[in-house]
Amino acid sequence: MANDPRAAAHPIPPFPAGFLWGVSTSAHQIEGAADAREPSVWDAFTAEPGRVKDGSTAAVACDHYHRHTEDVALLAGLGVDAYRFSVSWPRVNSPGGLDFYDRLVDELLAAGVRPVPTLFHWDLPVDLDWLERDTASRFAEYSSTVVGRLGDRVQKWITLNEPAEHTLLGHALGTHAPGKQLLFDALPVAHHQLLAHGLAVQALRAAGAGDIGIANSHGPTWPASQEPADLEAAAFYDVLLNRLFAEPLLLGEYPEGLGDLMPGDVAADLKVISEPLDWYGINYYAPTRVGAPQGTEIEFGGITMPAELPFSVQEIEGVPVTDFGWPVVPEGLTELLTTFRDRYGDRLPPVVITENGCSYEGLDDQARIAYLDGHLRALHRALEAGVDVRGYFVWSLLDNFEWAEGYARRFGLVHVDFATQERTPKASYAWLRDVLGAQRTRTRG
Ligand code: IFM
Repeated sequence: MANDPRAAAHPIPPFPAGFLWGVSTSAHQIEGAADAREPSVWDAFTAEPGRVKDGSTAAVACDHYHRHTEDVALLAGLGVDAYRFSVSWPRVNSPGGLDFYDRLVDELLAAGVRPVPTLFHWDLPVDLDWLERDTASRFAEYSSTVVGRLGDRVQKWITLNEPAEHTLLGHALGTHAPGKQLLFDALPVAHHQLLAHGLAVQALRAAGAGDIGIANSHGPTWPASQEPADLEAAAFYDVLLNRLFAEPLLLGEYPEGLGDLMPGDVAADLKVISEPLDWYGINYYAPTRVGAPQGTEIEFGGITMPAELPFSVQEIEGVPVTDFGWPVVPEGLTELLTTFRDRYGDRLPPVVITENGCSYEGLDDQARIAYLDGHLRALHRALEAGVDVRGYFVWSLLDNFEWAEGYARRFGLVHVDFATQERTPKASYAWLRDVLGAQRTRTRG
């Protein structure tokens, strides 16, 4: 912990033996090699002028497809137990596409790193559409194909990444692919992804997989004031971000009133959606402060929110922000986890933090160290409060293609020079390596 005197003075408390430490990435954001796969909705979206802020595409990204050996060495050097990556459905649809993941899994295992694949991280094949129910069945077939090839070596599986963001940003607001602006008509997209998740759980179990979770994004929703209109707007936002995606999975029901808005035989689908999970993945970045609608369009965190939304997202004052402008609120992680434990009790399986991280410039990224340090302590407080948390993954191993922000946001522990593809570990990489080393020493002793 030589890089952070404060952390050296107060080491992060020991996490339980067997706690899973990892880092995360996703296929579209790092792989490149777009010519060795079919196109996804993100290829079509980035080809439209003005969709990505710096006009870039992920055609090359971090060129991980060709540089995976170097990247696995970085993982081994970091000393993580596990690596969360995603499998590109459009690549699996291409001849030989699964060979890449086959090699990657072998390399990870040889390096002592457990592979944790996510089956869908937003790069839908371009000819598919989550508004169509059939996409859920297609996803289950694809999941069978992947587990059929990798299931002899992969134990831990993630079905979907952040269906909330894919619904909201991709289909309600249109700031992500496929760029639809359907507002509340996007709800079937949520339902079909949840159904796809449940069908994929069945497919994975049928193939003998036994350690299955999802990566849902959640965060506390803080009302802008105690005025009834603000409380009501914040409660509604909490439904959209948290309850809509947690309750069908954990309780087998939609929050009140939403089930009626979903397509198909919702009661039958909910039985599939609520297939028991071995663990529940949470991606946490920050709380959201929400108030009554202001009747105007709002720009927030790089997203334009139309005036007709029944809430307004507002700045959280008095806290630091990342270079992306996102508030830094570690205690929000403790609050989120204790809230989930209180809400769902023993219906909540053990939790894994499947993403947590921040965008900052620079190689000597002391601000990222402070962010991670604060969040690990906050996570430990949740453990002390009795929440069953089993793992923590940093977003992200590498600087990468940050969706509509292009390459302007740097979430990596490792800097990537996108002109030369040179990788340079940042100060936070060394810091995390030392933290993990200290954790192992202490849990062993
Ligand atoms: O880069 C994304 C990732 O793809 C999903 N979760 C949030 C990250 C940071 O925005």
